[in-house]
Amino acid sequence: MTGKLISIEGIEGAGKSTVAGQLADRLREAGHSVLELREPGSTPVGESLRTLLKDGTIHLAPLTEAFLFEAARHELVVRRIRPALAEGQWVVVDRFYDSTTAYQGWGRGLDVEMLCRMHMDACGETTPDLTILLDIDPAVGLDRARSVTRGQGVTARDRFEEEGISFLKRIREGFLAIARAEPNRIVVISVTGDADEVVQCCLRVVEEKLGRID
Ligand code: Z5A
Repeated sequence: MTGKLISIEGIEGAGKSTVAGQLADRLREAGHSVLELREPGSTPVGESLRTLLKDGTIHLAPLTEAFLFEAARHELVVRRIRPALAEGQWVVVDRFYDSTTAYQGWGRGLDVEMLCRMHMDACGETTPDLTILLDIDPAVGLDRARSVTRGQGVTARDRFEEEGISFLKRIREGFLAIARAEPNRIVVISVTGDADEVVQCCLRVVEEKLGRID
């Protein structure tokens, strides 16, 4: 008995958390046991690293940043993802290793092949059965992400939200290049409609790629 691993990717504000939550609900309604996870996070080590990684007041060299994301990912794979898949659960993860390729590779300029070797060390054969890339105009995504942060009254500096539009444009290009290189695993959904429409579209993709869910 093995479950399925679905990762949701995209730049900030693309709607990943919204889609991940609603997709998990629909899979549960169809009778599946579903585990929802986020990266970095969802383990004690991962959540501690998340706080460190998002703190814009701490300087991190790009390679340090990449190692910390991979460390959080290895914990997640070993402690949460593999056991869940072995029990036949479906796992929906909000970001996975494509985020490191896009952000630390295309965004920060680290060598993409080196990063791919790091993903192999962190994840081994645990790779997504399906990756949904939510593609959005960076200006729209940034605006949405910043309005959420403002609404929560967050004043702390966020390392990634502070980077601005040209950084996000490079990352979007990176995600699209990764998707072109792995068309069997990665499906790009252009985020133009409201959240319900995007979720419906994701469900159709899940059924096309992984079979009927009920
Ligand atoms: N990072 C990295 O550099 N390397 C890595 O390997 C990994 C991560 C794993 C994690 O921050 C940061 O770490 C991230 C990349 C970096 N950088 N940033 N920033 P995070 O987890 O806190 O942030 P995020 O992943 O980017 O999440 P986000 O900003 O919350 O975006 P989202 O999950 O894609 O969006 P959302 O929360 O679902 O929606 C945002 C708002 O838009 C919200 O008000 C929704 O109600 C609304 N929304 C959602 N969908 C729609 C549609 N379709 N229409 C209209 N409005 C919508």
